Amino acid sequence: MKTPPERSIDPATIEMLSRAAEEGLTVTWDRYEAMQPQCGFGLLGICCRNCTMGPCRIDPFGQGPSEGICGATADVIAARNLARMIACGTSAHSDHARDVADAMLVAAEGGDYTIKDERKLRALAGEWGIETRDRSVKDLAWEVARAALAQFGQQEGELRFVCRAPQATQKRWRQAGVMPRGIDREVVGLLHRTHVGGDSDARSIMLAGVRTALADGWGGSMIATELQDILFRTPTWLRSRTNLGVLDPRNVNIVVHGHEPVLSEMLVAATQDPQLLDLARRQGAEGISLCGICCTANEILMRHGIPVAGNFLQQELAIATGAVEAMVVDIQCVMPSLGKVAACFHTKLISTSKKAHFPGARHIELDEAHALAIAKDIVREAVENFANRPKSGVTIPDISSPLIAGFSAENVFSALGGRYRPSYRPLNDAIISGRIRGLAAVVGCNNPKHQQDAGHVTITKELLANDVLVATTGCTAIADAKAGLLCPEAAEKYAGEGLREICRAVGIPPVLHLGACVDISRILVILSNVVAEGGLGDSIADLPAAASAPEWMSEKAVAIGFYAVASGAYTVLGEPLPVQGAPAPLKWLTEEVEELFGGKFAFESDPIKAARMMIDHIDARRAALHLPGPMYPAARAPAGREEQAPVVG
Ligand code: BF8
Ligand code: SF4
Repeated sequence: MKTPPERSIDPATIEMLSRAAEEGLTVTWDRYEAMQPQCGFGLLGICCRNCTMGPCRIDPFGQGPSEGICGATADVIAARNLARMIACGTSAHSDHARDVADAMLVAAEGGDYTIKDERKLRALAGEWGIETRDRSVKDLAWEVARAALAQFGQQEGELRFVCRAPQATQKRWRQAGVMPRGIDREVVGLLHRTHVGGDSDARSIMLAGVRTALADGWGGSMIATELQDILFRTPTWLRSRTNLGVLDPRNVNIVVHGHEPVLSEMLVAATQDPQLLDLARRQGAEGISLCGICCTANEILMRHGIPVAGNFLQQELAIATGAVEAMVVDIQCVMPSLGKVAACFHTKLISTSKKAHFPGARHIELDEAHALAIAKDIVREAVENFANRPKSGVTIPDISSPLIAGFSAENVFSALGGRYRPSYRPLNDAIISGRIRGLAAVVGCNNPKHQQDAGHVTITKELLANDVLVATTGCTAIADAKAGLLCPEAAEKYAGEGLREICRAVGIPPVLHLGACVDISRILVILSNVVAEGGLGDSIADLPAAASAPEWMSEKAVAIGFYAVASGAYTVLGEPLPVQGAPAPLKWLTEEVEELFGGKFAFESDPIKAARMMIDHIDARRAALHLPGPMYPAARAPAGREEQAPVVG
């Protein structure tokens, strides 16, 4: 069994893992170890159960069957499996977007929600060719929400947001026949292909996967981001804190977890309700603290500065502090184990999504039309539970880190360009001169196969030391924040000379937190804006930029990886896609796809090597653009690298 420091680099997690072990509490890492050895066929992607003639598996050593009962080869099986992952990942992001559009309709009809960012609403309406003159906010919100919903069932044409991509990138998509038509249409078409006796050409299946993934990045995810900004307001820079130490022993603690912020936005309001605060005081608490786990946390951090308790692998540990009155979950990345963990403490697990029920949870379903009343009911449950918190046995690690969050495609240019120069020019000039060597997106999950956070933090530090400006979202953003990388001071400690000069001049952290995983769409927009600003090629593939997901685990991450590569990004994954037993998909994803889209995948579990591969790619793109080398080529060794030797299982 791995020790807590082998399981995580995060001191709060290490402390709580020791406590969980003392109390005999089973958490994710224990179940991961109990699962060993994991199925080799599954790891290689060459088992199939798409029909009941099977299940079938292909012998990777050529000693056993080389085809399934229907004749499907390893290549076809692995490609179909991957396609199904993309279909599910795209569905998750896009169904989230649909719920936001529904909430916007409720806002338009006068429910609890109001439009917080009218400027963005009018801008989007204008972009979509919707008449904005003499229209009330509600009227316009209704039409924009209807137009967004129409993107799901659209049968022909192209999704509206693909116009945001550089012309050259769009041209590649049209030439390859992968321009997404409608979001639901692409998902259904992709699933159809994977039925027994469906598409039996691995490359054709993966191209359909690309089309569906583009319907996520430039469709569902982008709709979620844009409508959430309109409904809940576009983020602005703010300060907050992260890690389990944000739980307050004196207060009623409510932890939100999941992805869809439609209810958590109302919980922010409900926790400030004077009557509920008064009730909390009567229960013996000093107040009510709200914090979050995973991407719901990122959403309310970005817009309200609500602190983040932790990332994916900390969800059980937050409850194990004994200080949580209620964990309120919606959907995605919510472990079915939470009910069991909560049962060991006084914590109430409350599920709220129409689409997700959990064992051991009390279900209080979100109804958008009565969202504030429901949020107040939930907060009341939590407050009344404070009396059940045991007088002893509460262990909150006294560990939290400050952070700056709230970057968006709208404000990133003024952060880098200064208040009076609202353009991407200063950013482009900094890249062209070599002061900033390139751009990187480091995103994704935790995965107990990897020492928690080590991949995220190590890659990020190596990139910073080499003057690469890093954008982050999701659980990586939380990992980086815990490690102190989301503060301007991190530039002094970790950034190379050139990046440090930029961060110092404009007062930004060297790692920009752009939000939840759906907000990777912000990175697509930023990269498109950088291309449009000029001087760095004519497509995203030309940019000195690279992407990485060091500890990814979810199907959403597969969809993201596919749309990143198809948008032109060189994408290094810390965990390989499950195609290692299938030569044709493997070659297509890591080599041939580049010819079509300019991006490709690489798999590398060593974060230092992964960062070096990204930097080499950035340098190659600089050379292709005839740009000078980095202004300060001697990269410094990232501070603390030696203490951070990652353990990859
Ligand atoms: O959507 S990074 S573990 S929380 S899947 Fe899940 Fe992965 Fe975290 Fe956000 Ni994204
Ligand atoms: Fe086996 Fe083919 Fe059925 Fe898959 S679809 S389970 S490979 S027979």
